[in-house]
Amino acid sequence: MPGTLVVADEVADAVAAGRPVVALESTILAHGLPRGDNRRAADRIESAVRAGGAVPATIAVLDGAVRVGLGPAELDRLCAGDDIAKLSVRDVGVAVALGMDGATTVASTSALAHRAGIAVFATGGLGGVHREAASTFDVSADLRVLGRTPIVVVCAGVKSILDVGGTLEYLETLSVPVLGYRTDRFPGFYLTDSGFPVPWRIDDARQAAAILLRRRGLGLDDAAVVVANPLPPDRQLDPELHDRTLEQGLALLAAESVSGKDVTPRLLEFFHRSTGGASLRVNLDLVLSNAALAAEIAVALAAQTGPA
Ligand code: PSU
Ligand code: MN
Repeated sequence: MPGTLVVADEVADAVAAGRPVVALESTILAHGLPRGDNRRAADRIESAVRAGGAVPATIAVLDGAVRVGLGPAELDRLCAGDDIAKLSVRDVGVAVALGMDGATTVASTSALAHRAGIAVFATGGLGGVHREAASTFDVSADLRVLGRTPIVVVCAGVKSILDVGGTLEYLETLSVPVLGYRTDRFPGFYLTDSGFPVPWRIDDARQAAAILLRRRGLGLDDAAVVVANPLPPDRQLDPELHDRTLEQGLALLAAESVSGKDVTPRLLEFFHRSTGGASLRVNLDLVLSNAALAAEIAVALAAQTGPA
C-alpha cells in the first residue's frame, strides 16, 4: 500500500515481541558526516546499539518508501547517493509521493519511529532556535514535533551554532522534559557543558524508562523526553578551538548567505575541515555514546514493560 511503512523483519519482530529497539536518524549520515566516514559511522552506530542489547532501526525514505530498519545495501545507497534530500516531517509525504530518496531528521525520525511502535531514538544534536530567530523565524521543526511525539530522544544537546538558552525555553514551552544524564549541565554537543543547567538529572537508564512509563500511565505523554548525554571533558572538542571555529563558521554562513536547511550541513562541514578532523572524531564519539545509552534505556523499558 502506498504511503505505509516498510519495517524490516528484525525490527517488526522485536517491536511485536516488546523487545528493545532503538531508532536512528539518517540525516546525520547523509548530510552531517563526510562521504566514506558516514558509511563506517553507520555500521559503528548500529553495532553500538546491538552491543547494548537492542535492535537498531535506521529510518530513511528510499524510492518513495519509508523504510524502518535498513540493510547494508540500503545504507550504502543512503551514504553514497548524490540525490538524498533532507526530509523534515513536512517533506516526507512529498518525497514518498514523488518516489524520491531522502534522509530523515530528528523531527521526521521521531514521528516515523513512533508510528512504527519504537519508543527510543538516538541522535547527535537536536535542531533548535537559531541565534537570529527573532528576525529570521528559523526555529527547527524538530522542536514542534518533539512537542507532540511521545518518544525518548538521546542527544548531546543542540548544535552550538544555535541559541541554546532560547532552545531550552522553547522546549519548556512545548512541555518537553529535559533530563541530564549523570550531569546537572546541558551539554553543548561538541562541548561537555553548553553553559546552561538542565531542569532534571538522572543517573541510571532505568530512571529514564520509569519516567516514560509513569508519564504514559498518567496520560501526560504527548511530548518527547529529551535525555541529554554529554561527552566527558577529556573527550570534548578543545573549547578554545571550538569557540574560534564557531566564530569563523558563523561569519562564513553570513558571507555565503546560507539559510534554511542548508545551515547545519554547511557549518558541520566547515567544522570538520577547519579542525583537521577533530570535530569529526568528537561528533562520532558522541553519537556512539548516545546510541549505547539509548540501547540501555530501551532494554530497561522492555524489562519494566514486560513482554508484549
Ligand atoms: N545536528 C547535528 N548534525 C545534524 C543535525 C543536527 O549535529 O546532521 C541534523 C538533524 O537531523 C536535525 C537537523 O534534526 O539537522 C535539524 O535541521 P534544521 O535545523 O534544518 O531543522
Ligand atoms: Mn532551520
